[in-house]
Amino acid sequence: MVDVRNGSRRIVLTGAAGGVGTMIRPLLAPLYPGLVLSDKVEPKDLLPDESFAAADLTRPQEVAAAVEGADSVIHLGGFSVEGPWESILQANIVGCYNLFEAARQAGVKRVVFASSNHAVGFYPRKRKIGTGVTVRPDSRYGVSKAFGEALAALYADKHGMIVTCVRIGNVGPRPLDVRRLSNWISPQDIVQLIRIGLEHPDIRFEILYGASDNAASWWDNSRARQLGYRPTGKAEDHRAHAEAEQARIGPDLVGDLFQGGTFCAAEFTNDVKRAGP
Ligand code: 15L
Repeated sequence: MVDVRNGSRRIVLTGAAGGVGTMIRPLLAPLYPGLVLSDKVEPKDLLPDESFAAADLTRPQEVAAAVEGADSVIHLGGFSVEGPWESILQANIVGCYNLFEAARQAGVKRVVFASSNHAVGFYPRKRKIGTGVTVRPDSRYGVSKAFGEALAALYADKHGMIVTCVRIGNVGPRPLDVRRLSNWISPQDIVQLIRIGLEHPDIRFEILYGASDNAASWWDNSRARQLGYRPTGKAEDHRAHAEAEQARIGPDLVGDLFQGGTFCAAEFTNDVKRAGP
């Protein structure tokens, strides 16, 4: 891998003030000194080597200013759960377009795009899927992530941008419930995937699953492993905690069948036998 510790590459992290951004900043800081944090509001606790570039993703000029001179972008910014169409449209569709287009104009070489498991959330839990499957979004949010992956492919094919889409499961210190025993990823492991996206010499356009080494995984993440991903988190180490939390949550007749869980169940008006592939 290329040594980027000299800090000569300007790397921009969008969504830096959000949940995932906040968890991974301390891990990125020693790897990428000079990291530029971008968000609508400045995080309160900037580290000595971090700087801040304010940008609302819906405003092209602000996004252009944030990525000016950047070599690479880690794009976490946007709406991170299901929401009203107007919110998803602005933050995740318009915002994602603004980000890729500003990056192209600025000559950004690499983008790591935070996609989501909700782009494929309607696959049944009993099915193991690879990254080549047709998208099956489970929400307007999931559709926006599928859009982001399509946009990423366009910028890779048409403009030669090196883009890695990570279909992130759930990032946190441990799996929150039984569903997360399959899709959990530790902050350390997601940073490994981001490093692959920022540094691996052999990638052009990739879709990888953002999951730790989970025995109950629904995903074939062999491409990530080929690229050197060696996750250290193991969801099974936290099974007792996840099952205890699940007992408090109780059953969900729709969500429990599908990988996307409650995102599938929300606003669901279909017959479960007709949903999913
Ligand atoms: C996501 O994409 C969300 O950003 C996060 O809040 C979780 O809901 C996660 O998926 C999940 O599926 O657990």
